[in-house]
Amino acid sequence: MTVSIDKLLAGDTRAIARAITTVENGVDGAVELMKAVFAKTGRALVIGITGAPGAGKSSLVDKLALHYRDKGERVGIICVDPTSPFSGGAILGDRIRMATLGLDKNVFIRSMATRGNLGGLSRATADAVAILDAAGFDKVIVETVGVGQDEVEIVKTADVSIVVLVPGMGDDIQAIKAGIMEIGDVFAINKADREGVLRTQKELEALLSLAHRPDFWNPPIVKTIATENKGIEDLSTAIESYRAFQKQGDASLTRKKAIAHWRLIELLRERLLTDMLRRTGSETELDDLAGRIASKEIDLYSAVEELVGPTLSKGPGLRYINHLGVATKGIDEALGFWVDALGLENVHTEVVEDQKVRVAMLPIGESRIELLEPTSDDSPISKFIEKRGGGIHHIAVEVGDIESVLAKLKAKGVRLIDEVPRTGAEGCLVAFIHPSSANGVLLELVQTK
Ligand SMILES: Nc1nc2c(ncn2[C@@H]2O[C@H](COP(=O)(O)OP(=O)(O)OP(=O)(O)O)[C@@H](O)[C@H]2O)c(=O)[nH]1
Ligand SMILES: [Mg+2]
Repeated sequence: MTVSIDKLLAGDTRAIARAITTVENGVDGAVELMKAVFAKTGRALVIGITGAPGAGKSSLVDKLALHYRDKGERVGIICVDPTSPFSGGAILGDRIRMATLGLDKNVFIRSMATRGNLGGLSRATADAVAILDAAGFDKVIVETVGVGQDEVEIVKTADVSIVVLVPGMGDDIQAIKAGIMEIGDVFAINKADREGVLRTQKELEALLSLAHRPDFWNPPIVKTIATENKGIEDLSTAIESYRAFQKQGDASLTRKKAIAHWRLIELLRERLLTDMLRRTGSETELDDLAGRIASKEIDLYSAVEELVGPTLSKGPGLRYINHLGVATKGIDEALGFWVDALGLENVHTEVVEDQKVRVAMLPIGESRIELLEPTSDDSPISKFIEKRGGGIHHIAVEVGDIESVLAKLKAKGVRLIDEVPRTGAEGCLVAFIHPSSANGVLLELVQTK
């Protein structure tokens, strides 16, 4: 499925819907799409609305959307409901809404309810917001049930966050205060036609007076009756007042930076996980492992080690190739190839007196090429070059505990050049294993301190 960027930017409804599906599925093309969209974002006001189930969020969103539309603005609405990905509830509700609001070409409604195995719902939602922003919507409203961490995070990415409460919540306010209280820039007490509005307001005021926001903003409390379209103007004014406040100081930039930081981590998490699974195993394997954990065959931590492999292993044994030693007649001349032509960087040069060599270290990933140059005619490297004219001299393997690895090798009858570790380049502990025990390879063990 290809998305026409031009149509999307022109506000074409089908192009927008396709674009959102693309980022939701995380399919190929999503990355290019989001890169293309980026430059066009930053114009819309993003409003996040959260609150307990049934508080009247959808009703409020609809009324707010109509309010903006009547002022000639275009409004995009995204409903996030990860709690009911398959049940018809939210979707059905949204269908009915779409039948009324959605017919309006200045209002776009979309629900996001799918959560892939690898998470990514909040990333997809943020992408959808960016798409609507780029498509020219003046306001983008994101509605989410304030129950989980994801949902709270989603609302945090809005320019203005509204928390919806209802009268008579009493103890509930206490319960939810830890989660969503601190994210409200504006509070709406909806269903203000019910009893106990004043009491809820007092309780909320008391709680807010205890909270200390870093930006010293005093969140306004607005009373609304969504079903009767009451208090919507006040709500919109409260939103504007927070916007005006944000623009005064550097709060807006601080917030944007915090959001970017969060989104970066979110995307990185998803990307690394996808990459790792692509490299080390399929989702089927993940499923198998889950089964083995459930039947107590394997513990969670060992399962992760099985997947991630030895790069994370912290045991005494072999960890990774620390470097490949390459014998050269002269390092400076050799750099012409390794640095100038190949593009590696020489990060460290040193003379190791003990072994009569000068070395240069050129990192590649977690490993390195170590260029070796003899410092005298009786250097082992001189002899090597005499015999072979240069080439790979040794392979160095990083170990967790060099003493214990040496002890194990000795017990197995391996011929060691160094039975006791000595100090090598960069002050590491090193020991060599004789080529006669290792198929003609000179193997060096390294323990970086
Ligand atoms: N009395 C009264 N009822 C309201 C008001 N606002 C919404 N409702 C009703 O409350 C119920 C829930 O409203 P929704 O707008 O679906 O609430 P929600 O928070 O979006 O619900 P979920 O998305 O399921 O969490 C509906 O029956 C609404 O008609 C209000 O101000 N007063
Ligand atoms: Mg709703």
